[in-house]
Amino acid sequence: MAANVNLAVGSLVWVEDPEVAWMDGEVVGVNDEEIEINCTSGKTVVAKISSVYPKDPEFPSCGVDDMTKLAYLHEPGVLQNLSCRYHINEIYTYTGSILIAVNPFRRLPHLYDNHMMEQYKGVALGELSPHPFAIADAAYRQMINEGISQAILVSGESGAGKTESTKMLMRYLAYMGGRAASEGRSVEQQVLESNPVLEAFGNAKTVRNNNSSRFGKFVELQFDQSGRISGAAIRTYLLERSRVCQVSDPERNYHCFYMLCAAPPEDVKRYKLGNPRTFHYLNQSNCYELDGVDDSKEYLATRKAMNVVGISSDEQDAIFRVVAAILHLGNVEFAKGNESDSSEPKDDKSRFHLKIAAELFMCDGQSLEDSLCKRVIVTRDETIKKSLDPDSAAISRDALAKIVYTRLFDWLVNKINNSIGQDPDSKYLIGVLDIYGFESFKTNSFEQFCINLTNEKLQQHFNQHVFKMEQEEYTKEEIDWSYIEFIDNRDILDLIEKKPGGIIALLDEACMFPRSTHETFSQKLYQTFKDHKRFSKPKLSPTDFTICHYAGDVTYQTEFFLDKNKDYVVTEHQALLSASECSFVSGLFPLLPEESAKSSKFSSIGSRFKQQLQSLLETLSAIEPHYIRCVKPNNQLKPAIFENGAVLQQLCCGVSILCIQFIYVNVTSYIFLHSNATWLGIYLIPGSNGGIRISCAGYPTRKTFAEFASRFSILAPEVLNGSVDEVAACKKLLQKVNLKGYQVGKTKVFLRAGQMAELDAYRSEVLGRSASIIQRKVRSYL
Ligand code: AD9
Ligand code: MG
Repeated sequence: MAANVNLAVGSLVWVEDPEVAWMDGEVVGVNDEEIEINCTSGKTVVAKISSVYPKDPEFPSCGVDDMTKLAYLHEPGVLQNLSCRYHINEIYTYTGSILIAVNPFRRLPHLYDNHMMEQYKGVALGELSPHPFAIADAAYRQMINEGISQAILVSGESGAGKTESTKMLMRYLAYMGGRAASEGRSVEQQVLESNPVLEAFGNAKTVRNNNSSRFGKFVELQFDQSGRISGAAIRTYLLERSRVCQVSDPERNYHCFYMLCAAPPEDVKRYKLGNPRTFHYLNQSNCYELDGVDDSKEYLATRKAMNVVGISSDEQDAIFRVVAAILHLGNVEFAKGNESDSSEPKDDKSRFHLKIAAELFMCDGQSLEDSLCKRVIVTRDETIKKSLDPDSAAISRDALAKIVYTRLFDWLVNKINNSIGQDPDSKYLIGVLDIYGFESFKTNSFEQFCINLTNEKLQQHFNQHVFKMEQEEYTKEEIDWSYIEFIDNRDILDLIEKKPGGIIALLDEACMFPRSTHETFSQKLYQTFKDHKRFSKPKLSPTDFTICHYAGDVTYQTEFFLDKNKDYVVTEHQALLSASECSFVSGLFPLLPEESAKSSKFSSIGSRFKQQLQSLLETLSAIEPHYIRCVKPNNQLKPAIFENGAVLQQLCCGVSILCIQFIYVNVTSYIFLHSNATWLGIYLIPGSNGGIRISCAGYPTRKTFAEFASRFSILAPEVLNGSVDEVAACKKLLQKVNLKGYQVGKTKVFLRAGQMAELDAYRSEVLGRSASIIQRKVRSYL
């Protein structure tokens, strides 16, 4: 784009810089291929024309509250705007109707108090400063006025602020749709208090976020005819279960474990707990405490929230008993037993913890030991007990801990849903989605595969929605939209989820076939998809595979795919816990009828997740979406630091919703995004440094006739002389400057990429000329 731009001496520009991404400066010399620039940092650089972008000479010092108001929509323009707003604590910015939220990493209580909620009530989007309350209010009003259900989709990378934004949205909706406080434990109170409960059991400190949600969540608030909240449902997705047994420094296990260790002394005694450093499931990492968080207070707050959401004190006791039992279970180590390949608790300490775990689970101690150290094998003729070696016993122990914790979490979600209650007569709903963003790490396993599938699905939903919106805008403006191509990511989705034949289906097949390994699974993938455009095999690895996702290539390591896809309860564990004397524990493991117990030996996590997503997408397809895109300004999780590189990466390579902004903005068609995208609009192209960058095509700039005339009348003052017809004036003006390929809509001029810069270059030339005429006149006068 920049190459087409007519940059004259005196133009203000952005030039690429390896350190700060973009530097601004003034052009001091131009030749065919290169431009010399005096940067405001003091540096003088000579750059290729293709790496220079025009800078808006009229950019307001505190930025614009809506990206659509930017004269140039390009990387440096977007960054400059977000950054200068961030530094004055304006953390929210619109791009059309989408809200971009940059995490302040500091409390800004005045932004979210009741007074603020009062202000946003009933006010049209865009009239007040950008805010999640404004998005929630728009959704609420649209629901009431048009009788359509709404969704607010919050996206962004880990630690960007999705969960915090979601909580604000829920607070605002509870405020709008709440009942008088006198009505007791209201639905909205219960909905709000479900957050601390789910966070205690489903959030943990990770490298990226001290309070990272390890599950996805869709909260559906149901409303009655008069706009009051009448029920709610919480759907959760794919809790990370490996964390229960495996934590790496400097992360933590789920918050509830540390809270319970910090509980009042009587509770600690009751559950035979102590210092978290003494538990294997916690001491694999050196991190026990969180800055600014007092686990003992959090314990009490969680208990209080549990009361509000209707968890009885007996149930609470059982829940924490199970949490404590898991910690004790983790301390049971195994050594070789008397028989070959057998195992037994390693020492007195292990025997002690095993005994306590059995007491807390309220099951028989010997049965617990057997369920960890032995397997029952049923053949046609007999039933044999086979011993496990110490390593296998430890794996069995961890499997037990994981399945118990997963069932406990599901129980909590169910309980909250039952006690809040669904409203079968609800007229409409507002759903709020807080779900993991696109992930691409050094090693990517089954979890990333599922997470990225989620993002592909949301991307597809987004594509369809935006396509519709764009068509509507074009029809309204009566401009030609025949060139819009609808490119979607159907091919990636087919690759992953087609049945039969997609990756998930092949994985399920592999899981059901006893002799499969990750090697045979990978071979099957290579054979099946050898000609698939979205699939490839990395040269150097015999078992990895790469998917070309809409947001970039991700290489997955298949080592644990089979294991992680199996939602398998070891028969002995099932039998042990369903026989517990504690009805809560046995309720987590209901006895299955004999036949179904056999047939349900394998259930696929991938397939179930796929179905859950399908059902989420069905819900979303029938309702009106709103988008909030959260951005993390730095990786140190510190306030007041805005790192261009980190932000750029999120704008360019994240979830769908990433670029959506630009759409509404001004771009003709949308975005996306693979290197070979042939269509118009803003899309992402591979950058010279191997990253991805935003590029514009189509008609990235839309200016109303009045704005256009006022900015460029200087280029042809005669066309405006005496004319009151702005449209005719703009048309004449455009003819006079000899631009090609723009379009004139009903209310706006639509310019192609680079044309705004071209006009500005003329403008600064004309301004420069008149300035030098004035100077000459002044000089001659003197
Ligand atoms: V993850 O994918 O669950 O790991 P989130 O949910 O995107 O992630 P979260 O909302 O948990 O991130 O925000 C991370 C931290 O940033 C919070 O714990 C706060 O300390 C901080 N944060 C985020 N948004 C705000 C805000 N609007 N005001 C103040 C904030 N602090
Ligand atoms: Mg979160």
